[in-house]
Amino acid sequence: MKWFILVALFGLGLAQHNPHTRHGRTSIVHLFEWRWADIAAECERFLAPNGFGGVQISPPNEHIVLNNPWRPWWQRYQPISYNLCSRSGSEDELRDMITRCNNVGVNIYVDAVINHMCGAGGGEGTHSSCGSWFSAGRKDFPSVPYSHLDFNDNKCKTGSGNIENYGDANQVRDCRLVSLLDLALEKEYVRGKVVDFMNKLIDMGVAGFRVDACKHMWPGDLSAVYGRLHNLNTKWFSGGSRPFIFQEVIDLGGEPISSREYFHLGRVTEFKYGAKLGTVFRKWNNEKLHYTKSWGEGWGFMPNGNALVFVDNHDNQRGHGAGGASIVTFWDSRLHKMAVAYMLAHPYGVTRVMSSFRWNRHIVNGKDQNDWMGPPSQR
Ligand code: AAO
Repeated sequence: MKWFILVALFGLGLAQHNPHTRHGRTSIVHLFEWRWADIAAECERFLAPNGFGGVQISPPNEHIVLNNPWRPWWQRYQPISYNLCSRSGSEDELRDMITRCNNVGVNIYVDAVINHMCGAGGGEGTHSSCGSWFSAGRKDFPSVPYSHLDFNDNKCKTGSGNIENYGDANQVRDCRLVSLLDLALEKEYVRGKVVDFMNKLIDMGVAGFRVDACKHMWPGDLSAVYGRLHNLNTKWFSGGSRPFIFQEVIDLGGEPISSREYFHLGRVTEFKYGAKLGTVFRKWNNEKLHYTKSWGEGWGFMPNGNALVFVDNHDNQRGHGAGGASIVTFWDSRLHKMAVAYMLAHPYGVTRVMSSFRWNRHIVNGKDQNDWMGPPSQR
């Protein structure tokens, strides 16, 4: 317990926990799959005038382009290189957006996919967002470059090479998450490539990162990477500002890996928050709003200074990830507005609002057959 309190207190003092939002603003919004040009305009005409502190953007790096299913949103989570052309736009459009949002005091946080590259079955060719050639079968990504030497396969001990059991911390870190080629982040070479990618974005003016799939990376490897990140660009931020880091770790209890292992490195996504808030607003399990007098740590959530909280996210909005049936989304719009208002009014964690796109939901036996549908875009 003492150890826990020490880590929690220490965590509060670390710079990477500070979102550096400006003008007293406190909340950020995830503009999931939005184009860079649209985000730039949104910063100027809506987000800044309405007091939003920042935007979490979709992964800006080169990603695989898939046809079956047709251009799913999740192709963005399969990197091919760290070139900055993606479904959301080109490097020039990204730079313009970061500049224009910063100029009106809205921060940009990048979704950084550094645990893996594309799926093992991703094929070979130039079906990638910048047109770079790659071979998933040979684990060859010349535009980084990464070769077969840069992946974790020798460390993984499962028969399939995939994570088979979340009860075994080693395989969760060393094997492939849903067959995604797992980078060997313990290697100096791989760390260097990841650091260069993140530093390029910091120099362009971003204020920090949502780091994807942190449960699947060793805290020591992440510490080495974060420690080499540049300070924020002094054109917009005060000297010595460290990038804000918030790490995606799904911890609803019951697994050996806990979000606590990541507290000292940055903030962590608190998945219990949306799951419980949904239960309260749906009045399930006899929950009542007045029980939330002790909302926050009193409900078994992580310490305030470590938490990044949200009602729903891009995964559990469409049945991916975790949180279960209680999660409230825009499909229940009245409840969603109430839950988001409650979250924004309550002083716990850094708050994140969800903004994505509508798709044709088609539920068969409890599963949405269209949970893959991408944004309205031809790319
Ligand atoms: C796609 C295809 C796959 C294919 C793969 C490669 O769907 O069939 O094998 O390509 O070709 C997204 C999509 C994936 C997609 C992927 C790559 O969601 O469908 O795969 O892009 O294109 C775990 C991770 C967590 C992850 C989450 C989805 O720990 O990091 O899965 N989220 C992030 C992103 C997400 C993205 C990726 C990571 C990959 O936000 O968008 O994937 O970059 C348990 C574990 C969790 C685990 C969940 C889901 O959760 O605890 O760690 O999340 O399972 O597997 C209860 C439990 C709860 C449990 C939950 C679900 O609620 O309490 O702990 O049940 O069982």
